[in-house]
Amino acid sequence: MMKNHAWMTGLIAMALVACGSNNDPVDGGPIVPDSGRADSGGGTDAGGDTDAGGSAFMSFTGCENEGDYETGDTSVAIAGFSYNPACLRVPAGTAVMIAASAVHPLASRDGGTAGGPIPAAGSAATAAATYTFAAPGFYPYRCTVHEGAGMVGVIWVE
Ligand SMILES: [Cu+2]
Repeated sequence: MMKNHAWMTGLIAMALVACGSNNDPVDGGPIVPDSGRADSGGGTDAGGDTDAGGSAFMSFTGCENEGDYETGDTSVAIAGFSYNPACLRVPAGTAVMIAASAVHPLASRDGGTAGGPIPAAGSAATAAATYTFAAPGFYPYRCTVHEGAGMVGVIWVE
């Protein structure tokens, strides 16, 4: 009985991994969060991924590496069920417009730098708005409806 149960669990885990790989970024296309990675991280909401100095990249959205971050943009659009760009790097003091709607409510996500301008889940934005990022750090955000499908992003403020 026990053995059989463990085997079933393994099978389910493998199916989930296979499903997530369908969202791998396409060469030349926008960087989109990999839902497989987002869901399999396990420590995503623990808050331990970013140190107080903000020197660590976020590890749960496909924004793990410096090269994943787009620069020169000041707006984040919604493309399907993804943010574009999902990983955006801006200087401190930059005002960034982030798209949102009733279908895609925007809220901050745990694990980033405290005190950012993106509203908490209790007051999620349902329209596009401009947020000024005064302090350096990593500010992860999510669509409260489609977060599980990988609809997440990060603003890296230097
Ligand atoms: Cu959404």
